[in-house]
Amino acid sequence: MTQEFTKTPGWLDWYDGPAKPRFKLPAGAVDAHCHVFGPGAQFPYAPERKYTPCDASKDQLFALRDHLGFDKNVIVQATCHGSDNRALVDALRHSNNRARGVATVNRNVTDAELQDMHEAGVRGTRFNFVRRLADFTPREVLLEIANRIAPLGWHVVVYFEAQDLPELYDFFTALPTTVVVDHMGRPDVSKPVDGPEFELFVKMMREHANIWSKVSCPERLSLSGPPALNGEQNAYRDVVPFARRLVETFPDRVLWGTDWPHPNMKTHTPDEGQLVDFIPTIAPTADLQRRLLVDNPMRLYWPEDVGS
Ligand code: 0GY
Repeated sequence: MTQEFTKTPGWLDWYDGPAKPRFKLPAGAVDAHCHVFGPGAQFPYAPERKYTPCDASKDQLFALRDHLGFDKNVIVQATCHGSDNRALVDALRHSNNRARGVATVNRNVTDAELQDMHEAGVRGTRFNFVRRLADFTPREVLLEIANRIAPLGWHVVVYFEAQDLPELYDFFTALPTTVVVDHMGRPDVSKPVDGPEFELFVKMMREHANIWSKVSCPERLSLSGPPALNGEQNAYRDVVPFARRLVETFPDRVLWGTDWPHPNMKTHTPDEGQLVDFIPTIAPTADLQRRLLVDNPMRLYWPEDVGS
């Protein structure tokens, strides 16, 4: 039975809430990129943050999960919380084993803290190279962190923009863990899908079997926009060739997420129901959809629950 969604008072006050998606997610689907923010009074934002988000609590996230038809979440630490992972860990501990996390740690993190996060459900650490979001951290420090978390079986999530990939390529391909790229490395979708910029990204995945990609955030990458803005039936149509190419070329190394609550979205507030309805345009068969939404995230985040 589908649980009715009720908007928590104060949640995204400017926004009526997501539509019910028409696309029925496969059983066990995982929203593999979303956030919790604060609430700030309980879990303060980092002093070094570049933006202050709306509060977005674990209860609101879990209500959204149920409304859309997902079974589980992967909650990703965002820069506004810096390396203070308390809000994330609190959400994981209250998720009833239905959420895993990706934390941000610095080189001072202790083994006991890593172990504690692991027990809560953290399975990765995130390196953010987007200049408007994060200050520069030397590569040797990041490599040191990657070597610390590798024995726990964690992976590294990287966020960067396409124009920076040539400079980051050698660093990414030398990392000792699985590497998951956020939002396809933010391609410029006004450029050809088979042009040199995206070809470099595809080459990186083709030649390095430990590199995965989230085919998420059409709303951030699109120039054509959602139907409400472009007057078309197809949401975010200019992103489709990029995401679909990755889904069809690397069906076992792609993940998808809503990115709720969409920090720093300036053009429009996306409707998560519409985002879910975008999935069949990039993963057109039931087999691709199951791999993208169930098999791949389960293998990475709940391997103990995957049958042999
Ligand atoms: C996202 C994207 C953004 C923000 C962050 O860590 C962050 O603050 O990743 C962005 O502004 O593009 O995935 O949440």
